Amino acid sequence: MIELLNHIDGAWTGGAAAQLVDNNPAFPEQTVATGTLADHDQLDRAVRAAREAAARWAREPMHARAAVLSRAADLVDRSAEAWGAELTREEGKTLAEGIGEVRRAAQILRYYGGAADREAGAVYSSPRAGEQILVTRKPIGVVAIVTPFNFPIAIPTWKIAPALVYGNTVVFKPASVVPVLAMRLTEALVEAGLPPGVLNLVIAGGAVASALAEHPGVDAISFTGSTAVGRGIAAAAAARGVPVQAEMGGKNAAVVLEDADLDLAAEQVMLGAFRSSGQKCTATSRLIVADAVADEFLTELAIRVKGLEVGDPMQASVAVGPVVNESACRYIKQRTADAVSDGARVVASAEDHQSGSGDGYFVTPTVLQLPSVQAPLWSEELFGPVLSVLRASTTEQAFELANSGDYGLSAAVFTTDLSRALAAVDDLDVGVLHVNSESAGADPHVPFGGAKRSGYGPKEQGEAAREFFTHTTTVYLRGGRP
Ligand code: UN1
Repeated sequence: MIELLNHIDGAWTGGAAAQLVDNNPAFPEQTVATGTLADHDQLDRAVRAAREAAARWAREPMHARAAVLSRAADLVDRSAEAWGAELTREEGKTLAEGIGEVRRAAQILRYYGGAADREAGAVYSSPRAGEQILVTRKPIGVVAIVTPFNFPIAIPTWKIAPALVYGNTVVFKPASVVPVLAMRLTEALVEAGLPPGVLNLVIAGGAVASALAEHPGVDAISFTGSTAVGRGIAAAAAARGVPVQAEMGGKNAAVVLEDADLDLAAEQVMLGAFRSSGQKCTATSRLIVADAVADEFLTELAIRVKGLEVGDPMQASVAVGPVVNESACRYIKQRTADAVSDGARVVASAEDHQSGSGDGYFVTPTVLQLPSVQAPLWSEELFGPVLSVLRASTTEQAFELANSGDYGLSAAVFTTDLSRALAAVDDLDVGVLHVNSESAGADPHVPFGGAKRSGYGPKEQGEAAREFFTHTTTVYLRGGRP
């Protein structure tokens, strides 16, 4: 049994609020970890510690800060198997995905571990003789990082690593359903040599997250999670005049055009829709398929979906584990049943889960043909293994359907026609577009984030992360010579 601890001002400490029991969603009677949530006083202490550590950390050479990340990358990589298994037990994604996610965290740490070797600012010419204009970058200060359950180590890493390397100190509040991997990441960074107060982990409930967004000691907030919570945090940040980035919902479309390689498309749509039980903000939850190939494509897809083994995610043969908790499980099933009674037709589903516990939070992967674009499931994010389908008679109509709704995080388009692929680049209003690959997946060195209501504030990752985690000073630099 794992004991949950916060990390405040360099010390590991129990919480002072309510008891927290971290259960295995595949076997809810199994407890993975227990501890006590942090309270508001502990949050205050964490913010104070981050503030006190800020000036010194900012003055460290960037190469020294980056070296901590590189060392942490090695530690995370070395623990990938063990931590991947813990991730699977607390979150429910398959073991291969759990281990893969831990390795991805190491890769992100390594990328930012190289940040000090990249260009650090800009130089412009001056209209005046004897002068140059420099644009330098400085940390913002104390950054609050609030992360969701679905990537318990990768998302925290892709926020914390740039925050730290660009010289900020951090108060980190992970989703309280997946605290173990948050602890592991913190352990790795501490062991890699992070000074006390630079990274503070506060395992707490939602009220503490709101308090963090409103905290006068916090200089910026980076959030990933639900649209409702993200908008609240963005409003709180705006009210205090501090920068915020909020990565929120998605209702990502895969568009299968009539000239697509149907075999490839069926495989990728299946992976995009059902890996991690559909619990990615980039998961494929809508499918638009060209009329001319719709029957053939859906038959292909149905064969693959039927073959998905649902069950204990620790078993190698299992492709789809449980969803994260009971309320998510109940909600997804209810909304799916509502859609069917409103006229949706089940075109494919996996067998009911074949292995694992009968009490686990399993949702059967399902493909639903919707009666019309007005059906709620066309626009409502379920965050589960349910794919909604509409047909389109032209490419224009397909793109229009893909662009309908408030969200614009990612999309996938399947075509062998270069002109159509280029039209998708122009016409699909999304932050991430995959041509002939699934809608999920993101590399650390390029911008990540959504269009429309999916994201608020600057994008994450790559150069975009520097944009958020630093501010610039424009220096008009003249020597003494007239
Ligand atoms: C991915 O597509 O692999 O919460 C990453 C999420 C996203 C990350 C997706 N912010 O699912």
